[in-house]
Amino acid sequence: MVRNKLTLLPCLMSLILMSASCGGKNESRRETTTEGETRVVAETPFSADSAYAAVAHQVAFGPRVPGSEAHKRCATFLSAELTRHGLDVIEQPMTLTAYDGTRLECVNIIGRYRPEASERILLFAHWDTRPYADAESDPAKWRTPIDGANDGGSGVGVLLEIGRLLQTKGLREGLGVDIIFFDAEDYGVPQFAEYDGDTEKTWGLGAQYWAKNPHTPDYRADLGILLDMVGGEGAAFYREYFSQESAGRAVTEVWQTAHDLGYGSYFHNAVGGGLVDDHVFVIRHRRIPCLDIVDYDPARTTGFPATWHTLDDTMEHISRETLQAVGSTVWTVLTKK
Ligand code: AHN
Ligand code: ZN
Repeated sequence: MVRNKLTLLPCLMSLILMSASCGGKNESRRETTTEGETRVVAETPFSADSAYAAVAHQVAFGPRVPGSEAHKRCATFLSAELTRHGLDVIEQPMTLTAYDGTRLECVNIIGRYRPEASERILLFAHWDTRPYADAESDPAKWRTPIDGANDGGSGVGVLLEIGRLLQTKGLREGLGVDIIFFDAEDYGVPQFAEYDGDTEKTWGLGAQYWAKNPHTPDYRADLGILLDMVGGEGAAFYREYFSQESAGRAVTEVWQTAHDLGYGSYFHNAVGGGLVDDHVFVIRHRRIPCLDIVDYDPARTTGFPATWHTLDDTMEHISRETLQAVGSTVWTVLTKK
């Protein structure tokens, strides 16, 4: 009797932990946070190490500014990775015009999982990086391109890992996915420039092009999920305003899933400010309901993380835990569809 009780106790404990973190559906594990605390999170097949390596690989090319050699080489890498994961890859080359008239040779990179399926989820991120560190206080740094480990690199890193899972784990029959890496998101008018036009239109150039010229005529998806700055240490994800308006129910589903997995400390269940990001153009021109998982806290001075558009947006500030929180959440949402 006594022995029975003793062996039962640890089992009961882990059962309680499991149901607390994820309703008992998944295996759970203890994760030690960078602050040295422990948190119980659900086990999913998403590998933060793989995502992290994919971010590091992009950063190693150097800043991926449209027109640069690093940009070209990174495009080749991204296409090859999606192909390696068994996706059907389409490159959409385009010449875009920046706010200052600069012609940009760009490419959107699309990886299709089950292209024939009519039920589809669109997952997207921008892969270019900002030519300007215009959020630096020192004007001498404003024209230096940034590494974009978080801003650019992180969303792509998470989606490359999701691409690997599509091949190795798959999704239920009849459900297709498109992964799109949009170019020229971050060539928007810098803070130091004088500009008369509509600043909104200077951001998300690759997404704007695609939304008006999709890779298949009349392309549609049931839902779009944008990942933007999803790898920063201490990230905070709020229910972004336009996402809320366009795909409120899906936002609830994603935030609830994150909470159930044990990532409620990243996904705040409160509405955040509206952000002109790639999803706005996909919503507006393709009428696809979209949500943006973006490190954006309306309570901070810029709204964005401290490294945003600075020379500190480097690998040093990339957190595997944050990548895990977002990757596990998005993967779990897909498996529930
Ligand atoms: C604005 O700053 C208006 N939109 C930019 C969204 C963004 C930039 N995401 C990453 N970099
Ligand atoms: Zn940016």
